[in-house]
Amino acid sequence: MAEPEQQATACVLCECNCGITVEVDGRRFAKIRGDKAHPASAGYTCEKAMRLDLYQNGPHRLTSPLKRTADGSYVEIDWDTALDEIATRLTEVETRFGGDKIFFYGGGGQGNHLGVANQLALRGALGSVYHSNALAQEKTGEMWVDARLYGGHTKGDFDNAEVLVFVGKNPWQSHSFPRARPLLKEVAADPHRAMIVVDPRVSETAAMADHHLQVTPGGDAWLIAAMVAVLVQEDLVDAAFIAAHTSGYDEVRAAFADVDIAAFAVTSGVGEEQIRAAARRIAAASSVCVYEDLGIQQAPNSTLVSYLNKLLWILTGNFAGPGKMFLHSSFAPLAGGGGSGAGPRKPPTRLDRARKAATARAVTTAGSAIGVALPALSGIAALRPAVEAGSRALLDAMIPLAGGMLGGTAGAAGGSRTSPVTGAKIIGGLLPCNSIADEILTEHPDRFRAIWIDSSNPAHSLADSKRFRAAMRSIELSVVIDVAFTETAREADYVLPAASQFEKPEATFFNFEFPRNIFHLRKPIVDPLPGTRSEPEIYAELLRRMGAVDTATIHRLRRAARSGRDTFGASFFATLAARPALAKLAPYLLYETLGETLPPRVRGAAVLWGLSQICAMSNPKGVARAGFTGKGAAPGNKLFDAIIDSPTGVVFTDDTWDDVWHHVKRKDRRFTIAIENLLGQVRALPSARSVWTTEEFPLVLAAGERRSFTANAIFRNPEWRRRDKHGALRISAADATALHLATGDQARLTTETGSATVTVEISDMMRAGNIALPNGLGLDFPATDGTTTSEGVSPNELTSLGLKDDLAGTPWHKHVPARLDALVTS
Ligand SMILES: Nc1nc2c(c(=O)[nH]1)N[C@H]1C(S)=C(S)[C@@H](COP(=O)(O)OP(=O)(O)OC[C@H]3O[C@@H](n4cnc5c(=O)[nH]c(N)nc54)[C@H](O)[C@@H]3O)O[C@H]1N2
Ligand SMILES: Nc1nc2c(c(=O)[nH]1)N[C@H]1C(S)=C(S)[C@@H](COP(=O)(O)OP(=O)(O)OC[C@H]3O[C@@H](n4cnc5c(=O)[nH]c(N)nc54)[C@H](O)[C@@H]3O)O[C@H]1N2
Ligand code: SF4
Ligand SMILES: [Mo]
Repeated sequence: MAEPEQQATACVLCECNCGITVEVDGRRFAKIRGDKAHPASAGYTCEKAMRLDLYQNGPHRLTSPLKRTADGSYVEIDWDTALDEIATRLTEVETRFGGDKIFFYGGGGQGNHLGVANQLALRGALGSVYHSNALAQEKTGEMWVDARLYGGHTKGDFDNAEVLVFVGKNPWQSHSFPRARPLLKEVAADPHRAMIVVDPRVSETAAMADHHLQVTPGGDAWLIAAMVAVLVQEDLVDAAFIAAHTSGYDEVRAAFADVDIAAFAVTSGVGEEQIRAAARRIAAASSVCVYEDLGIQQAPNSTLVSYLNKLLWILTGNFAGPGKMFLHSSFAPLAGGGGSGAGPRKPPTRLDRARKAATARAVTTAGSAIGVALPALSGIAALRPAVEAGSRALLDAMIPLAGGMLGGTAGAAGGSRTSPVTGAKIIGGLLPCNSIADEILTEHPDRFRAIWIDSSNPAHSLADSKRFRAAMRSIELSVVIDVAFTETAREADYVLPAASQFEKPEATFFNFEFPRNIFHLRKPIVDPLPGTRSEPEIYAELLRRMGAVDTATIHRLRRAARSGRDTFGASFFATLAARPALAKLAPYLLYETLGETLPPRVRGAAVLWGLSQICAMSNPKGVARAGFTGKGAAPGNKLFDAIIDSPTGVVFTDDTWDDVWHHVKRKDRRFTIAIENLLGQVRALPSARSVWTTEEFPLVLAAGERRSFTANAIFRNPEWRRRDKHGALRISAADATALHLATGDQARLTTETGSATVTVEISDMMRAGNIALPNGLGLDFPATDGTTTSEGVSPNELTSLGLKDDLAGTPWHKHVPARLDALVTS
């Protein structure tokens, strides 16, 4: 008998998106394996991918649009009714209050970014201005720093690094780079390589480290500042690199020259000699990579710590070489913008100036301003600004990394824009998550009047869930698109059931590989569950109802599309040139026209044609080295066709170490390393607050730890957890003894926001004073008897909006003052 067919796709549970093959039996995922042919993951997966059937199939899947009735219950309505009503109500809100009062949240999870790429046309049609996603509760501080240092997103060549530094990051569980576990094992076993881990907890990664700096929770600013001070004071910096590639070192040196390392060591909770040894190991290494994540991004002083982490590798010259840090190409059109006042190295041409004006405006006006730049230009090259601007707007909030790179490309992205009600800094185009509820729950005339949520569960994932629920209930119109009836869906006026990520074309824009960067368009491996629709289809249906584009234009472009890619390209660009306002509707135009000529199962990927063109235009050499050559639209066409045809990842750019410098968005290609307000914070550290616990709340709760059985809120079925079913609260033996608690006991956990009953697990991973709950628990799941069950604690019932970074507004999920009381069992 023939081998059952293995269909290529990818895991959707974390940003690695490892390639997998699935053997489908009916609708069931009978067998899942790592895909050896995948160019990024090469067969690797972790254990979580093996359980993807529990995401794909089960009673949590929605199969009909739902509408909330006056009594708060939900009724099923048919798709036409739902779409008619939603289109009408959106238009009403726009007419009464303005499109800028319609707020968009989410848009993509760990592996699905085509939905939001198509959503941008709806935002454009409505004139919506404000949006956000989960990045604005983790990465915006880092983006702000990136924008100032060099204007781009960095990643490390971990595979080849001599020293790996992880700050508030536990890659053994959370991954974030390909083949994390085998790599960590290799480094741990190699006497010539070393791992430095900064974590209050003996995480799985910390347990493998050569240097575990067991910082006191929230003490990172003092610890990393002390490490930078060791580099400066012991003169361990790479003077040649600093002279050749940076500006502002004198100010940096001055800020660290007087740091009292011994005193900072005391505040950080780590011994001075340990700090010195770790800093010296970094300085002595031929190559170093640093990775920071939630342990510092969701904790006190997070933006400052992001800056300090970056100084560790910059001052030691660990950039642009094997085993070092790099800025990378992107499939999304984010290269080439004017960063924080900087322009291209050559004197700007007329086209450059036009492009810069167009792209800068696009960031703030969702692409509608490109008309300013276009009429003066002609020909295909002249259309670049149109396409770039449209796509830049398109990618602005959309995707995790898109935001990150935009953070480096526009002054606005660096925080000159603010939110309409609370005046919160907008970074990378994203409104800070902790401010969203306050932008709604107010009488302020500029409050948001409608919220559109796609592929995210903010009533579960944002700080202070209760307040977010109240915000959703108070707003005029709320719509949620999800595969499941989530905590957020339960608060919405309308819920639209999405086809799953294995039932439609999908892709991630988390494309961070180097030197060969990879894009993978996953083809559907099962038909959509009856009653569900893909997001591209949903957005197109709404825009059709709104009459967003006249039928004559659609018909003309459809005819062009039927005559081949070249004809279509010329016709599409000419249309945008003549009517620049259409650029903001480009995803919809592509879906309706080019999409019609694609195989039906990949129609939702039509938007990738525009992105392929932009990718080819913004990095022609890298794209040519990857094999996509020719004149005009030819390389973009070839890239698009390769993506549509390939079952697995396609190498879209092949960069060189020299190219890395070209991603630095500075006139002089130098890093601007003195960030004055952050250096001011360094100088203020000796007297800055370092303790937030109180007598009432004496413990620091890390609300949302990544464990082997957590995957954000993507798996809802509690059966997927083979161990740690209830998501135990981890506590040190010392704290447990003091509180008379034993493993398995129930206890009451209280914070200023709420309280919950937890199951205790004494863990030698925990530092005294620090307790931890996993992320992704407390999700409702339909039981067979028609009721719903929920396992574990929903962490954001306990977090608060006020605990956040002063600069970026990111929440302190890892630093919640808390109290634990034993529950007397009878
Ligand atoms: N298994 C699994 N993997 C995932 C996910 C998942 O849900 N489950 N989610 C994905 C997502 S969206 C993300 S953003 C990443 C996040 O990945 P990580 O950031 O690695 O995940 P966390 O476990 O939340 O936090 C990392 C570490 O921070 C430490 N920490 C807590 N407080 C402090 C502190 O004050 N200072 C320092 N230095 N460290 C501290 C914790 O002890 C923990 O070990 O994981 C991704 N991968
Ligand atoms: N307290 C605390 N809170 C946290 C964290 C923490 O550590 N502690 N971590 C934070 C971090 S780093 C992140 S990234 C966020 C993540 O939180 P969210 O941004 O809310 O993302 P997910 O939990 O991944 O939820 C994704 C949603 O998409 C739905 N979905 C899956 N496939 C599809 C699809 O094809 N189409 C549509 N439309 N929907 C789909 C899923 O059912 C799920 O409801 O949580 C944050 N919240
Ligand atoms: S959860 Fe992440 S590391 Fe694990 S298989 Fe999926 S994508 Fe790969
Ligand atoms: Mo995240």
